[in-house]
Amino acid sequence: MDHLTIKPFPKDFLWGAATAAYQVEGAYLEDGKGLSVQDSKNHSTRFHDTSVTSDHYHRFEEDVALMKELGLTSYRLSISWTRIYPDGKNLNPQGIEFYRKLFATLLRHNIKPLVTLYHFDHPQALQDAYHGWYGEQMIDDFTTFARTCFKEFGDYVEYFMTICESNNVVLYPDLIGGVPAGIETEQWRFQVSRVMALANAQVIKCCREILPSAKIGPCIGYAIAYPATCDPKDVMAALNEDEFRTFYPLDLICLGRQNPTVVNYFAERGRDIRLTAEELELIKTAQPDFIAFNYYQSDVAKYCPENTVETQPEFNLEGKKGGYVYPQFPGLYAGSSNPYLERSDWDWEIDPIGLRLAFRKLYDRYQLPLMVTENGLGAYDYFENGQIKDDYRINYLQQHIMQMQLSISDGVQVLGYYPWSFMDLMSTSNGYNKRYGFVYVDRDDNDLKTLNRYKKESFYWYQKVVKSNGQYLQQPNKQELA
Ligand code: BGP
Repeated sequence: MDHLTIKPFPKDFLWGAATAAYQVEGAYLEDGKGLSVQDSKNHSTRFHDTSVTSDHYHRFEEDVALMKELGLTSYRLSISWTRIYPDGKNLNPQGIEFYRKLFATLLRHNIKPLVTLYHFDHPQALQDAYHGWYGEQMIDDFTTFARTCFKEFGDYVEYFMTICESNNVVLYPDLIGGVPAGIETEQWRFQVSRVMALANAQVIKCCREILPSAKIGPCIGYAIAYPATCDPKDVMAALNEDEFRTFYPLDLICLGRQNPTVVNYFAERGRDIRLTAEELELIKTAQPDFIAFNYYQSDVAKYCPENTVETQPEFNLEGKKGGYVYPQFPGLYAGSSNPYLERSDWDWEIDPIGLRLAFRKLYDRYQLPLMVTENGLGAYDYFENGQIKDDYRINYLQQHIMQMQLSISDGVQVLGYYPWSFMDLMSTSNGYNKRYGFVYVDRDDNDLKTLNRYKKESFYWYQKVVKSNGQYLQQPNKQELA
């Protein structure tokens, strides 16, 4: 739909940027912090580890000063569970102290924190004790952690997010500790999905009790699915992907209902995934204030007959186009590439219009305010003569912000926008080769170098966008976009 007039961004629009604790803080065993599943995992990969990352733990004052200079009105960060509860059970006051200092510094600069309670980094001790999110005990342990955060940080924080990308972590189990030996992947997926939905509800209830005026919501990763062709079988495959990957978990959390197609699919295969009436009731009484979603790319789905061999998706670890392994889910859908779109060196397909489609689909289905809590381009950046010319990133962000403005013009209520990432940080799948930040961090995977911060071209560009409340987009600087 074309618009005759484009609506401006709301006056109180949250112009942000995002990070996550284990990707940016470092200091992984300092001041009483315990090991998280991320700390354990990364020591055995070839890319990186969590010990130093971008050293934000020691340099947060300098980093917040840069946020202020960038003009951010909000900053999305996550709280490291193992700073607060190193072993998942015993409180560590030094962890509380760190976040209090960080929040106070942000507020001094008029930057509102948006806090993710869980971003992939639960205590290794809870993984060892009961397989982390596979165990029911996680609901209580996560609620205890969240209650402490509400009590200790409620004076500083107005916006909370419960669990980051509960829908994606079940697709990529290694992101959160993996599937325990002897358990089937699909069984693990639905148990984790269920436990996360119940934990989400429990935590929202707890937030309502302790901080009645705070706003809280879930966060999902949404890659909308296009049919590979207009063959109705492909159209059905795309609907399958949307329903199984995104709408099933979100319907559960936001509407307290289970998608019947998904329930039946598993029932036919001998798995009963129905929640009890009490569980659904709990969820219905703990509804979110908004939905946060992370959007990087769209997907393509094609028909995948039942007799196809199942394959799981695999990240492109090499940073050369063509390395991503598309999944095949027999009877549901198979992934495919999109010939109409450019892609990053890690095969993430660049699709600004897909963001508008995502806004429309989510807003129509749930009628809750939305915010984009991650969006950005992972790329090789080159630090030359003290400068980082990342016009490709400016181009990516500009196109997406313009589509967001069209969504606002469509009538969607959009609360805020948080590009990933404020500064360079350890990529979840690709270390420091793949960078997203407005601020360059002088290090690579094998050498910590100076860890000094440098502003990229995109920093100065976003600064103008924020300062003009998005109006600068309507008069783009051609040179920057060349
Ligand atoms: C999201 C995660 C982020 C971030 C991002 C980019 O799914 O929430 O933590 O890592 O993806 O992914 P990557 O770092 O693998 O490029």
